[in-house]
Order: sequence, then C-alpha cells, then structure tokens
Amino acid sequence: MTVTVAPEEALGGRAFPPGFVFGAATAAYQIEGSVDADGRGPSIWDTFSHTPGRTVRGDTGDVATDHYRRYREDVALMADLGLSAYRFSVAWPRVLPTGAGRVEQRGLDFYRRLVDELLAAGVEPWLTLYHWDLPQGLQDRGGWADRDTAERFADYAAVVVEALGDRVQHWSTLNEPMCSALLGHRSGQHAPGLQDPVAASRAVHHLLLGHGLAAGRLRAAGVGSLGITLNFTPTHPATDAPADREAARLLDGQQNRVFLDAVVRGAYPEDVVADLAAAGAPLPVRGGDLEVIAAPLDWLGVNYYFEQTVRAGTRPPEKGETSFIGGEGVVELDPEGPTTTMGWGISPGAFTRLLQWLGERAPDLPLVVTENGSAWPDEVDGEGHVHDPERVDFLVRHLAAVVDAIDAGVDVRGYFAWSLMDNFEWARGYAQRFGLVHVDYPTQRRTVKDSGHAYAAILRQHRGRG
Ligand code: IFM
Repeated sequence: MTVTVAPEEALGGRAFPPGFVFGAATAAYQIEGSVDADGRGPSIWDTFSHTPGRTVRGDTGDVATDHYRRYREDVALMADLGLSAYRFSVAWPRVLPTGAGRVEQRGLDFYRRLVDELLAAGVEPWLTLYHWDLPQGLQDRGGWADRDTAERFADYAAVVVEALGDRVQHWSTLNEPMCSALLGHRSGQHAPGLQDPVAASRAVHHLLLGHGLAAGRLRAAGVGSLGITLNFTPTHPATDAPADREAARLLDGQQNRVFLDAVVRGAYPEDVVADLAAAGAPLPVRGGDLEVIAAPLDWLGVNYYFEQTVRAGTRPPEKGETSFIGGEGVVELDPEGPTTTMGWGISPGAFTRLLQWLGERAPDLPLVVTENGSAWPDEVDGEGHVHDPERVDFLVRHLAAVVDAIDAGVDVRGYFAWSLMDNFEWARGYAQRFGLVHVDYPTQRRTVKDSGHAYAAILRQHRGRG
C-alpha cells in the first residue's frame, strides 16, 4: 500500500546543500515529434518504432509531445515549477541527418532557440549528446557495433559544442550506454532491435570509446562541466547458493560495473572481460582505448529506478530474451510489494546504498542524479486535476534517500526528476506516464500533476533556506 507523505513532512527540517541543482529531464525522441521538420534525417528509433510489433500499440515518436513546436510553452512550465535546471538531449539526426558529413543548420538553430529560451527563463540547460537516436545512416554502416561510429560521435560532439558551447555549460556525452548496447543489441527490446551477443559486446566498447573521444573534443572546446550518465540497477542473489550468487555477479557486471569501471578506473572488470570472452563475444579493445575512455570527468550522472533480485535457472518464456551476454541462465524475479505500471519495484533504501557505493567506487567524482521517477496510470479528473499520490510518495521518498546519502558523506550535487512531462516510453509507447506534467496526447494539453506541485513546493522551500 502506498503511504502518502506531505513533502515538507518527509524531508522535515533536513535540507539539501546550498547550490544543489533541482531539475527535470527529457530526451529528444521521447518528446520532440516533428520527425521530418527542418531536414532531420531518420534515426534508428524511427525505423524501429515503425516496424510492426516492436512497440506497444505500434506507437512511434512521430508527434510525441510536439515539443519541437511547443518548446516555449514547455520552458514556461519549467519556470513556473521553479526548476533551476533542465536536462535534455540533442537529436544527432537533426544536426547531421545521415550521421556524418553535411551539417543541418536548422537543426542546430532549434537547440539554440531552446537554450536561449531556457537561459532567459533562468533555467540552466544540461545537454546530453546521445539519448539513443542514432542516425539510421550510421546504423546502415554497422552502427555501434562498428568502431567508426565512435569517431563519428566525436565529430558530432565537436559540431554541437561549436554551435552551443558559448551558451551551455553542462555537457553529458551518453545517456545509459548499457541500454543502447544491451537492450539494443542483445535482447532486441530497443532499436536497432538485434539479438546478437557479438554486436552487443562491440557496442559496449564502441559507445564507451565514443564517450572518451567526444570528451576530448568537448574539453578542447573549453567545456568545464562534463559528465556521462549511467544507469544502475543494484542486483542481489535470491539465495546464498553459489549459482544464484554467480547469476547476480554476471548481471551486476554488465549492468553496473563494466561502464563505471571503464570510465572512472580506465579498466574493465576482469570477471566481465572473462564472461564476455567465454560467451564468444570479447570486448574489441585496442591499445590506448581505455586511456581515452577514462578521460577526466567533472561529475557522474546516475540514473536509478529500481533494484532487482535474480536466481540461476531456466528463463520462463514470459521473461523474454535476456539482455545480458551469457545471461541465458539467469532469471530476474518479480519484485515483492507494490510496483509501478512498468512493473518495477520501489526501493528508496537501495537508492541511498547505491549512492554510497558509487561514492566509494568513484571517490573524488561528484554525483548528479540525472534521472529518477516512476510511471502511474494518471488521469485528468472532472475538475482538471491530476492526483498522483503514488508519484508524490515516490518522489519524496527518493529525495529523502538522496538526503540520507548526502548526510552519510556522499557528494551529490543535483537531482533531475524523470520526467518533466509524459512522453514516448520507447518500446512501451505512450501507455507509460512518467511526467510531473500530464500530457493529453490528442490535444497536447499540459496539466501539472500533484507531483509537479509537490516538487515545486520542495524547490521553494529549498530556495527559502538557501
Ligand atoms: O524513459 C526512460 C529514459 O529515456 C531513460 N531512462 C529510463 C527512463 C524510464 O524508462
């Protein structure tokens, strides 16, 4: 059962540190729509979502929340909520329609207008270069399984920073490379929809190499606030039996440690290297790559949603294809207790522990929570309100979890709620609503949910203290 807590009660007298950044996040393909506007080229998500059977109800990002045309209204909403920052992504195929070569000025102009609108509204832009929408032209040449895509990503980064580097201070290279690599190439739940362990392993390394190469270009352009956003899923064995512990180790390696260790330590975890090699899908590392990947960062973006428990065994058909290389004998258990409409459990305590673990594993690297949120079956009532007590509860308890980590000495500098508004939840389509702001898709009317009001109240309280 969900216990609804008043925000001021849950956080009580406990405060976030001065200067703590409070924002909300989105991603280009999930909100922009206007997929043919101003010379944008197709991305792998256009192709994937238009392929029958790939997304729930055949939903696509063709219109999404029409943010490309309504961005001014959306920035005004952010200002009304009192957000100090907004995390968004640039669509690579708007800037380079085929992924490389010709630059589309009109695409860059859109982001310039968006950033100017944000700055005028007092909302700090946090830009992510890649949130999964690889230009289809590059996929046709092998996509992330091909080493050349890493170089093309660095070139794209250089184009964007040249255009926006005078206005945007905070830059992130990749969002959740784990999902791009493993959901995209191993389970096939995401674009490009492959089920190929070798391609998945190559994508892991080439995404990270692309990150490192792009980081070099961003630094050369003078970027002083640079990070990468990784998603973490704390993973536990169902029992102490060696086979279950081994199952948890394997998933934890590919889900959490392989990306983190490469970026912060310049080394892949030995057990993961061995797992991938044993599965016939070795990481295609060349001399010097790990030094590039471990380029110094100013912060680590942390996306957290849920924790998971696993056991060894035969995967029941309803679990679908594994997302992990060599993960055929690992079964993710259904969560105990209440779940969101995504079927995800709710564990704020695991969030605090994750932040503490990251603080130990990546000491000296400030953390920024770049995504955290929950999906619920929201509806606008007869009086035009959206009551979402479960999301208010989730938000407040997860903010309290961040305060707990800070109190325990972890250097957390910001929190971005996922998401500013309801949007295209990838293969799950529009049925999943993560927003602080409700979107009525037929009319595109935006309605701030109770959770949006609660977040605004917390932000006001924080500013009042600041
Ligand atoms: O919607 C996604 C987002 O694009 C990446 N992180 C997880 C969110 C919820 O599934």
